[in-house]
Amino acid sequence: MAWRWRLISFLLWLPSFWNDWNEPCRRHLLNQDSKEAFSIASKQYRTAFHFQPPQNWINDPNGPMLYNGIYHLFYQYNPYSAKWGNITWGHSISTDLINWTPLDIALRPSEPFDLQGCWSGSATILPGNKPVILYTGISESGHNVQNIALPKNISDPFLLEWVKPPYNPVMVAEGVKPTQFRDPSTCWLGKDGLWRTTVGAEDFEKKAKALLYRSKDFVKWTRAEQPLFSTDSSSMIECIDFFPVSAKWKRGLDGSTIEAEDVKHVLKMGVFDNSHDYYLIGKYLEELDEFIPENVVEDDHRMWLRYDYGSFYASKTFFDAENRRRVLWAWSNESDTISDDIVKGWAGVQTVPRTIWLDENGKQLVQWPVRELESLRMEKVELKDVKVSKGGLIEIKGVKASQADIEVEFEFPELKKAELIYHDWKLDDAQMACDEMCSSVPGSIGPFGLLVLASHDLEEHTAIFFRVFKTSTAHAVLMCSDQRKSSLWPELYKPAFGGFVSTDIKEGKISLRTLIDHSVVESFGAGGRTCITARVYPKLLLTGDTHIYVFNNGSETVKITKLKAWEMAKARIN
Ligand code: DQQ
Repeated sequence: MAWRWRLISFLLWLPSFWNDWNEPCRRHLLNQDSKEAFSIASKQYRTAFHFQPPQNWINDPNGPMLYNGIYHLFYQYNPYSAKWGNITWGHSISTDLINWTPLDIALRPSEPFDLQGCWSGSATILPGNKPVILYTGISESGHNVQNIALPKNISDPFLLEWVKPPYNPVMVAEGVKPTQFRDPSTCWLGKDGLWRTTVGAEDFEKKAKALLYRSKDFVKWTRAEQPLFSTDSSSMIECIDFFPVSAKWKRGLDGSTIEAEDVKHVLKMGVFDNSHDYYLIGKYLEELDEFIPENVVEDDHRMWLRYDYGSFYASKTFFDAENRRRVLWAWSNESDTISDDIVKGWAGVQTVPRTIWLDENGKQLVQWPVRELESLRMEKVELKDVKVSKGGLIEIKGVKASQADIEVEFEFPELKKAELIYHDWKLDDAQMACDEMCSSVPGSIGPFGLLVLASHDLEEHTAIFFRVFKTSTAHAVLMCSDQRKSSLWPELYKPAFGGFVSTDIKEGKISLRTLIDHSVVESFGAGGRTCITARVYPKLLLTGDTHIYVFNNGSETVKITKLKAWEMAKARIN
C-alpha cells in the first residue's frame, strides 16, 4: 500500500513543483533568444558604486574600522547562496571607502559557541593599537552568545586571519530569551578604566533591553544590573549602536568621549518587528551608566527618529580617527522575490558610506555621502535659474541616467500658498501621506522633485519629491520616494517611502541630492536631514533607454536655482 500513498503524494506535489519551477522561468526567461537581456537577473541591476560582493547573499555591515590606514568592512555573508543562511563574516578592505578589495572570510562557524552562525558584531581598537572583534555566535544548541575574535597576526596590515580564543563565549543570556540576545556594540572605555558594550535583548515579558556589560580585561564580562536603556514599545532590538556626537562641531568623536558639556549621545536600535533603524539623542550619565533620551514624551518607537525612511537596516557607525569623522554603513535589502535573488545569484548591498553628525538644532542627525564618493564624478551638466511651472517636466540630458549623482536646489516663492492641513501629522504618518499623495496628485507648493530611472513615456519611473504644507501654526515638508511606478516587473515590493523634513523653509528653499546606481536610488533631502533609500528594478534598464527629469505638479511655479548632475564612474568593488 505504501507505494500507492507515495504515488498519490507525488501526483499531489507535482503541480506545485511545476508552478514553483515554471514561475521563475516565465519571469526570468521572457525571451528565450536573449536570456540575459530580458531577465530580472540582468547584470544591469548590479551596482557600480554601492558595496556588494561578486555573488551571494549579504546583510548587516559588521565591525567597520580604520586600522593602520586601511578601512575594513566585514559583513554578514552566505558563501553558498543568494538567500540568508550559513552566516559568516565576509571581509573587504579599502584605502578610500569607495574601491574595495575582497579578502578571505574572516569568521566562519567552527566552534560549539558559533557552530550555527557568526552573526553581527563590532570592532574596537584597544590601547596599543590592538583591534578586537566582539560578535554573536549561534551556539550548537541554537542560543545567542557573545564571542571574542582576535587577529592572528597583529602586524598583518590586512588582518586576514582571526582566532577565537578558548575562553569564549564571554557572555551568555541571563534573564532574557536565549535566542534574542545579540549584536554587541563597539566598546567604550569609562573613566573607571572599565570597558563597556551594549547588547540587544528581549526579556520574558517581551520588553526590549539594551543590556550593559563591563569588563576590565576584555575577557571577563559582567552584566550591569540596570540596562543602558529599555523600552516597552518593541520586543527585540538588534544591532545597537551607541556613540557620542559633538553639539558644537561636525567632526566625529571617539566612542570613549563621555560626559562633557557639548557632547550628546546617540542610541540607535534596529526594531526587529518592522526592520527599521530608529535612534534617540540624549545624555549618557556615566555615573549611573544610563542613557536618558531628550524630547521623548511617550515610550513609543514610532515617535523615534530614523536615519533613513527606506530600505535601510542594521546600520553601524565607526570613528574614522584620521579624518575626524563618524561614518555610517547600512544594509539595503532587495525588494524583489527570493526566487529572483536565486536567479540573480546575489542579494543585498550596503548604502554608500555616509558621514554623520548632529544638526545645529541638536535635535536630529545629518548624513552626507563621504566626500571620497565625489572622486567618481565624471561628465557634468548644469542648470541655473530655471522655472518649472505647473505640470512642467524638464529632462536632464548628458549624463548616463542609470549611474549618476544629482544635486539640485529648489526655490518656491510664496510660502503662504502652501496647502493647509487640519490635523497634526505624527512622525510615523509620512509614509501614509506619501501613499495618498503621489507625484501625480496635484498640490500647491509641490509635489516637485526628480523622476529618475524613467522611461520616455514615464510608464516606469521612481519619483523623489517634496510637498509643503501649512498647519494653523507652522509648516511641514514631506519628502517621498515613490517606487510604485518604478518597474513593470510584477511581484516586487514597491511602496511609497516617506519622511518629514525638519528644515527652516522660511527662506523658501530646499535641496535634494539623489544617487542613482542601477537598482539603488539613495536620496538626501535638505542637506541630509531626511534620507530615503529605495531598491528598484526598472525593465527599461535592460534596454538602456533611461531618463532623468525634474517635475512640478504643484500649482505654484518652483525655480531650480542650481542643478548639477554628474555621470558616475564605476568603482572597483570586490
Ligand atoms: N542580522 C544578523 C543578526 C542581526 C540581524 C544575522 C539583523 O545578528 O540581529 O544575520 O539584520
